[in-house]
Amino acid sequence: MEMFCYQCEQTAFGKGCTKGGVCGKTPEIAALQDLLIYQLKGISIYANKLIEKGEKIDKEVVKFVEDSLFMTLTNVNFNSEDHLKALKKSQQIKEVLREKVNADVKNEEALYNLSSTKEEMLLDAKGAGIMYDEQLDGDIRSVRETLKYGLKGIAAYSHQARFINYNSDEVDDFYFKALSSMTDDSLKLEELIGCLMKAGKMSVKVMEVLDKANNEKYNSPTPTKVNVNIKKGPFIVVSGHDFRDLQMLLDQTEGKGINIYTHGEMLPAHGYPELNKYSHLVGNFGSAWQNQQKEFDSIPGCILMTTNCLMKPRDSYKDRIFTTSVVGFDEIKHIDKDENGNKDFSEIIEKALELGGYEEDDEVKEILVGFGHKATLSNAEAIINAVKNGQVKHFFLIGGCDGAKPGRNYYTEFAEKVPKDAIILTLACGKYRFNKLEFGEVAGLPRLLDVGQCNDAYSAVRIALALADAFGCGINDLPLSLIISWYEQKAVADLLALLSLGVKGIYLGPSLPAFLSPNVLKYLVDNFDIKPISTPDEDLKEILG
Ligand code: SF4
Ligand code: SF3
Repeated sequence: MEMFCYQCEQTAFGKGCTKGGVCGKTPEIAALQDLLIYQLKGISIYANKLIEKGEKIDKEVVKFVEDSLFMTLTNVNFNSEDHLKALKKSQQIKEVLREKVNADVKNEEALYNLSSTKEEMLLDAKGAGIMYDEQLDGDIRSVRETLKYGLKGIAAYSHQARFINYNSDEVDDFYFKALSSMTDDSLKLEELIGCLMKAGKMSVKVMEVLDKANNEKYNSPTPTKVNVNIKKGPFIVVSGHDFRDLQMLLDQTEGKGINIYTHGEMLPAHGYPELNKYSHLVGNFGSAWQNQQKEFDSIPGCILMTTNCLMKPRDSYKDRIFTTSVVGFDEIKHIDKDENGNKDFSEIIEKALELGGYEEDDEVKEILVGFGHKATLSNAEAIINAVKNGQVKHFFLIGGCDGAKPGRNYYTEFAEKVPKDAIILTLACGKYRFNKLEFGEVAGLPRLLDVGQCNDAYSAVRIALALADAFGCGINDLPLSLIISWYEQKAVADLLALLSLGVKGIYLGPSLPAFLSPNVLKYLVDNFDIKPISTPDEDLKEILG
């Protein structure tokens, strides 16, 4: 069975995965995801009609759409049962909304009724895929797909905020508007691009809500040293982005002699006082997500995957890796929440104790995290003075998603070559390319400031806006360059957010998205001066002159 997916940076031959996903997604899962997205569009056509009439959409429907979008994001869910369950639910929701709308709706996404068997669904999915409509204008397809991927990223962030009881009603409504606009053949390219910019605004909004949620719930991050080497004793490694999962696990492991390590995008948790207060949160384990199969191999402890990025677990740790939330993989144990969102982690705790953990401590090696907007801007005066007296000449934001391609060494090399009188801000998992290197200090400030997770792009924007304000200039006039790496769809949401704020001249790599048609790419280059990365030397020369 064939498939087509080009939503992430590692897509086959830079064009599209057709035989199977480079990520491990099978054609069957790809087909079920296509059909699920098709159903979400159908649901949204009805929901949008209700919104236009001034009606509110039940938050359970919003949550379903959000979870389903998130489920189809790269490296999140590879479990067919989970997809079938979601598909069945989608039909129930669609039927309820259809009855409520009670009007003549002609879109096939709305009219379609889910088949009853998996085999039939897989056949139906052929009419739901990205390339199904061969006659569709390539630029329209490109913008629709970019919008879809931005929306998946927004859903991931909103899901994270909603789990700690924060949300934006505007973002919630936007799911339906955006998904139904993808089915509207009357929309011209300019109107769809307008929708894309609106998605950027919604991305800023959702990151703002998540920032507020994390800052209020766990207190604002402060600079904190984190040990990146292992300690003696039983342990659980927590990966992903959801702090609430981490905190629940910290509570349930308290006094049990289990060490908890963060992994991947969970690293910034150490900066939050309400998480760092647990003495058994001992450090950060391993490196970026794409090294997990090697780093988790025969590990004498457990792993909890809260969000992306999950890779196919090897047999050597299949029995000790657990998923939760929307993450899933066939035959991997899943920990569900109860109606209040609480989770019982006793199984993973018992397994970690049984495995026994490491026998000895490694030598301590520390890195510094916790430079969210509050912590960084508490040094605003020192930073501004250092710029004014010439000690700091430039700022680089080197961040984004990591991945397996060798071309991503660019980001390590770039960080190493940044002149000593420049400050590097970083965020998301791309930082593992250089966050264990020594960057020293400039004007009494660390040269490498870890702003946090990918959603903390909002923090970076706050920092940039505050500096622009202090210097009485616009964000594009600052001595600031953005060197962004992308991999999955949260990076698309982040990029749209930056564009909607008018940020220009972003260096983007390691390659450009396959879903951007030449004309759409030209639009982005003409309007936002997006530049594909070349070599660190050439790009640094261009930036610094
Ligand atoms: Fe291929 Fe990426 Fe899609 Fe996986 S998510 S199938 S690697 S394009
Ligand atoms: Fe990383 Fe997957 Fe994108 Fe949150 S964890 S940034 S790649």
